[in-house]
Amino acid sequence: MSHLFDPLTLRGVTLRNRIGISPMCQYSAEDGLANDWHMVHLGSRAVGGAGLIIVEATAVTPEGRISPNDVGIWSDAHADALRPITRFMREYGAVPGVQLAHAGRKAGTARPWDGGKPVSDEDGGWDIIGPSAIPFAEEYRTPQAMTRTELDQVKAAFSAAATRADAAGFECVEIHAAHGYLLHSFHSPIANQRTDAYGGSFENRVRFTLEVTREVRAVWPDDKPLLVRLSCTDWIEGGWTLEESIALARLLKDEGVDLIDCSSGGIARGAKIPTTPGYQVPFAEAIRKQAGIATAAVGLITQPADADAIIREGHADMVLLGRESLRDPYFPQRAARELLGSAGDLLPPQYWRAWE
Ligand code: FNR
Ligand code: XEN
Repeated sequence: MSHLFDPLTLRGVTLRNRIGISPMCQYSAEDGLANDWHMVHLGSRAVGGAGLIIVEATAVTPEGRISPNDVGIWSDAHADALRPITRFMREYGAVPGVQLAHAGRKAGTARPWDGGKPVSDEDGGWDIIGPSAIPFAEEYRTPQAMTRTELDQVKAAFSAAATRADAAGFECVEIHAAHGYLLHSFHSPIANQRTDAYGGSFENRVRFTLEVTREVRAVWPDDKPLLVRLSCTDWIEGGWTLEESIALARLLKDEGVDLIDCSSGGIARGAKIPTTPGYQVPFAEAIRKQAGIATAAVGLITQPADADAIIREGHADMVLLGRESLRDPYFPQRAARELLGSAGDLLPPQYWRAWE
């Protein structure tokens, strides 16, 4: 019996199945504005049958962009650019979600196909911020250690972004607290050496994420789910651990978070990551069981049978697909055919002739 196609209800929102599209930067925006690329890319995955589509890391301030070509949501014009895309995703049965992000000390880099290195001032780069004045890597800028005023400004930017996400038609928001970006960099002693209330003990290192979450939850409608993506381990001795992620997940649940999206890594180079199929699934399982909150599993999930087993065996409540969905936007339809014998309602009538 397959369970991958069971609906999943989070607050007032029901996903048609347990397959989500993981947030993936497209590095294709100008001035943070979503455009035709985003419509076609995200729209195709809605037509392909995904239950949830999480729009790429979407910057809450211009300085919070990973690259000058990231999508942003720091003004109403940005929300206006996203609205037709959320409408299309909904029309084709997918729940539109967006990942709200600030890249912190990893901001201001060129897009991967332009080399991915930090961008100089002359080429349009900018000064960056982080918990401490510790650069991500040798060639990176040294971040300015954030002042209390800057912490408040970033919290306000996340909450304004959530308000705009609602106005843009999103039904789900994910806070990006993974991959070495701003919030994760507060969690990890590798990037956070503060001596104030935001550094040192576990309680202090998670304070900023909890405050951001509280401000977002306060403006995000009660009937819409809130997700948080965590790097569940740094994979580095002396870094952030799974045990700390479980403890943070419990606190996030108390703040009204509905699901933890379980990723890992990204705080520093040189981490030893065992990239075998489903290598992050144990994190989703541990947090689901020990923190009592719904989880998403992500990372090297490429086969319909494996995705189904993750749900059926109770390792996670849903799966998120990254690169496999770039290879095949119709993965959900294909998985339904393989597991159920037919793509059923996931196949739009425009495509029925192909399968008659
Ligand atoms: C990513 N990933 C990612 N993660 C995230 O939280 N926000 C983002 O915007 C991005 N951007 C991004 C771009 C591209 C091109 C890739 C390939 C990946 C990570 C992604 O969501 C996912 O967690 C990983 O790729 C692991 O899943 P897969 O690809 O093994 O299914
Ligand atoms: C640890 C890196 C995971 C993969 N990436 C994540 C991104 C963008 C670059 C690739 C992200 O979280 N925005």
